[in-house]
Amino acid sequence: MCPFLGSHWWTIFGGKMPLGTIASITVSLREVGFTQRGAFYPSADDDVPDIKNNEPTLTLVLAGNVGPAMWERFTSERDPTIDLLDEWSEDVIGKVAKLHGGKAFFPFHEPYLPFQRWAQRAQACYASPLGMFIHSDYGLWHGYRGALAFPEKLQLPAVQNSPNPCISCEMKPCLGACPVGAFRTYESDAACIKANYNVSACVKHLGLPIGNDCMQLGCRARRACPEGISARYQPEQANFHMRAFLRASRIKEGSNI
Ligand code: B12
Ligand code: SF4
Ligand code: SF4
Repeated sequence: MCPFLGSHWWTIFGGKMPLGTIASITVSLREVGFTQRGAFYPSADDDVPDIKNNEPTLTLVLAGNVGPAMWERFTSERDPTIDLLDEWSEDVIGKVAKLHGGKAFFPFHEPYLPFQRWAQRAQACYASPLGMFIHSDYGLWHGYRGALAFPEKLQLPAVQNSPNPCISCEMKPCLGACPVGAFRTYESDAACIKANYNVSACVKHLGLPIGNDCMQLGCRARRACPEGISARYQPEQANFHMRAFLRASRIKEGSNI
């Protein structure tokens, strides 16, 4: 129910929209800086949690960041030198889910939920050789910040079919761009190439002065990809994500830095 109108309608752009439709959820997400990243009806092997006991999730809508919108909104509401993006995402995406009668799940909560698998069900996006997922418009410059679960089957548009950019990318510059060869070894089959990401080589490099390029501008392997250049993160956002990644990786490795 809409807290402002006291009804199942919600005022937007001077008009009214019914709550709990894919269109109104998309608009609510956009209003708080996020992009609706597709939706699907989960089946048992999607490992989508129930909303609560005896209330299965019948529709899952993904929310993510694309381009600068999320960063602009986050930095206008919070101080990125102190506040955590995860906490802010939980706050605003959680409120959108509640407003529309659903519940939110998050990619950063442990045990990790299979967001990348869900991403493939929800929208045409594909595993790149780097492990990050690629989208034909945004390249590697997008992420997932939450999933909104609903107890009913919302009416959904058909998934748009767009091609996997990695298939026609013959030179695969992403694989050779890392200064410490973190993607040097890989496995391949007819369908795809999957690099064995050497996380410790990467983290070690990022901690040295020579790693400043990746720290300030973002992963050089990611930047080597020619797709989605207009969606690339600006240096301030790239540096924020790199610092968060370095911090998280060090905690996982048991370092006290
Ligand atoms: C743990 C984790 C890491 C770990 C380990 C990553 C790794 N490569 O193994 C560390 C800390 C090292 C890491 C690093 C980064 N991560 Co990370 N990470 C995660 C996290 C939290 C959990 C992953 C997981 O274990 N899922 C559990 C399994 C069961 O889920 P799944 O969807 O079924 O996973 C399957 C697919 O990922 C698939 N898969 C993965 N790679 C490939 C490649 C091919 C070819 C195929 C076929 C399948 C495939 O196999 C998995 C098992 O089935 C996810 C968020 C999430 N919840 O998914 C982010 C996530 C994957 N990370 C993300 C990012 C952006 C990064 C970084 C770039 C961080 C940064 N600086 O911004 C780096 C670089 C990553 C890299 N090159 O791989 C994004 C990726 C966005 C995207 N476009 O796809 C995610 C989705 C988080 C988000 N908020 O969007 N990450
Ligand atoms: S450089 Fe080519 S292979 Fe690598 S992620 Fe980009 S499109 Fe895919
Ligand atoms: S952040 Fe830099 S060191 Fe780490 S994988 Fe990317 S290019 Fe390599």
